[in-house]
Amino acid sequence: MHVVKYMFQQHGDARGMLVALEERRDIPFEIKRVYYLYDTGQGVRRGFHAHKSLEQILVCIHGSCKILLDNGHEKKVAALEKPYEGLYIANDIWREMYDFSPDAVLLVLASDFYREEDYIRDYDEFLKSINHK
Ligand code: T46
Repeated sequence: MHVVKYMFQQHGDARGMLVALEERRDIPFEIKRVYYLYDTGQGVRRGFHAHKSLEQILVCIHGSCKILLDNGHEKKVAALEKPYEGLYIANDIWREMYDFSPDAVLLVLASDFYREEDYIRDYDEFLKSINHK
């Protein structure tokens, strides 16, 4: 499995840094939703699901965290610790987020609105769904 990380362009000057994200330019899909996770408790692991069709880009805009990616055959861990790097997660990938630093803010850009029907929250069901494809 290939871990796809985007390095966004940083616009820096003496005043500080700025990153701009535009759909279909910096982000490979139309952005329908933005959400963010913060104040994640120490030792907490979350996610534990795959999406049937949703694509997302995760950016840890403050602090750091780790993401386990599992395509049913192979697992990879991606560390997010820079506000200018984005992790692309396609559909049909099981994900778990963990090792959040106390100050972590994980921003997510998503290709669709929130739809519970798009989630696969059972790991065996996830394996069955990818093996049927
Ligand atoms: C994902 C990872 C990276 C909403 O009402 N709207 C939303 O857009 C989202 C994302 C969540 N919610 C509600 C549903 C739950 O009651 O917020 C609560 C927490 O959501 P969830 O348990 O799904 O959070 P995570 O951290 O397990 O997963 C989230 C996303 O749901 C998921 O798509 O890929 O972050």
